[in-house]
Amino acid sequence: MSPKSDILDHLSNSVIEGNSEAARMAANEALKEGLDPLDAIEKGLAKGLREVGRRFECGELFLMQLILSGEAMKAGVQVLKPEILRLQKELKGMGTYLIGTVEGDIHDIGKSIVTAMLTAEGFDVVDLGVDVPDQLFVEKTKEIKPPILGLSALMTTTRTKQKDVIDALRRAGLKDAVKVMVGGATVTPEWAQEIGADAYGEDAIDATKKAKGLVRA
Ligand code: HCB
Repeated sequence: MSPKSDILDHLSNSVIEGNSEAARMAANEALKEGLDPLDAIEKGLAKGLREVGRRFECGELFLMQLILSGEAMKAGVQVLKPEILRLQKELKGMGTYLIGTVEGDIHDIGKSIVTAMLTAEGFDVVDLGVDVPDQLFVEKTKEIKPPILGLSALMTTTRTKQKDVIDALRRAGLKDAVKVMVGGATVTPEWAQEIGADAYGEDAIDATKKAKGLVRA
């Protein structure tokens, strides 16, 4: 039996190596040993991906390795997701959480993790996908009337779109009807405040906790 810290290391390393098969194996090992699947994601797979991002930024890794690491992360999450849903608590009725990655941005791993956790905690998540135009966020907010809209943006060049969407909601007279939560690697609490977002989701656990607070407020 491997100690939990070893399994978390296997998960991280599989992502750093960009090895999808190793990620699947480590995820299965995590399930077999009874690790919390969300810990396996946040403290294992995502930890590895953050390290990959750091090395990419320093020029130690190239785009191809970033792609392979992203694929490995997804492969691991795919194994863990059914267990997250199986553990879903009887907490239906938290309302709808409309979410998408902003225009110009195709990063979707973090959004998928937030989506899995929100679903597990009783939210009805409507995922608009990636590269979502501002206007589509506005139209869907008008149509679905979700209590919360989540905007994911991973790059400094695209996080400005979060502000554009909030401004577009305001122009459409919808800003007070929906709470906006922003998240993504380059997003900070200060940025969230500056652009008039209602909340900042640091990770899936934080986002879910704050989402519950927003619907209960
Ligand atoms: Co990408 N990329 N990338 N990338 N990428 C980043 C984001 C950089 C930070 C890497 C770096 O330079 N250090 C960087 C952005 C730099 C910047 O703007 N400051 C970057 C760049 C530059 C690029 C390209 C431009 C590279 C190129 O082509 N030259 C290109 C852009 C493509 C585009 O979008 N138009 C690109 C492409 C890629 C892929 C395709 C290779 C791949 C994405 C695969 C995919 O998503 N399907 C990729 C990846 C994997 C990354 C890194 C390594 C990991 C991102 C990730 O999944 N993190 C990332 C480095 C990093 O993040 N430090 C790098 C793990 C998840 C769990 O974290 O932050 O996404 P998360 O989500 C958290 C959290 O933020 C919060 O909860 C999530 C769960 O814990 N959250 C929310 C997120 N959204 C939320 C919404 C809510 O409502 C609430 C909470």
